[in-house]
Amino acid sequence: MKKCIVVLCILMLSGACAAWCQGTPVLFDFENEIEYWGIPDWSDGQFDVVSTRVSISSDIFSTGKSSLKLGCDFPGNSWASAIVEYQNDLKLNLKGYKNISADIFIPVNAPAELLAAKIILTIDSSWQWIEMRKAVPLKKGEWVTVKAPLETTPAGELKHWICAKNERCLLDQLGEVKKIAIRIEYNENKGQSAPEYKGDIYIDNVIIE
Ligand SMILES: [Ca+2]
Repeated sequence: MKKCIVVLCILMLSGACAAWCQGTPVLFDFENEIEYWGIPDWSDGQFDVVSTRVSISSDIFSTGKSSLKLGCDFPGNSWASAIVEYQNDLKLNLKGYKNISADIFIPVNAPAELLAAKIILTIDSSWQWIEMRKAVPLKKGEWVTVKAPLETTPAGELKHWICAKNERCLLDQLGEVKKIAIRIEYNENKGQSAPEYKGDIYIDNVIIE
């Protein structure tokens, strides 16, 4: 029995090291500079992408003293999204981690029942998109942690992500993550009309664990 406990402890410690030994798990806490975060150029002129501006802000934060503020202009009468992206090569290896997550806050005057968020990655040498299978609903006046599990099937397929063109998404492809983006979606049900929202959304504490 003692032997089993010792072996179990060693396995647990080696598992933790697989994550921690790859570097600090806090990717971005938005304390000083905006770094390479911005609204992607490709979204210029796209009617359903409504991000307007991005900056560091001390208005509200989930860690430290500041966060990333994303201005949005949601029309309310059709599906739209606001997107912000780290626009440099992250050179991030996610293999060995269990989750990637970000904290997101929407103000009390936002129409929370129709706002939800996803994490999106650009991966490997093909620069293809991979995104969370389900968007996480946001709550007005509260920080919500949008967590994307990196759990796989026995064949190494990611359970909670979808790839462009519905190809299989493999954990192996996350050995080379180029970019990370966060997309806020509004009014996913096209038959449902709702109030417009011109305001800010805050993002903080992008971590891997
Ligand atoms: Ca912060």
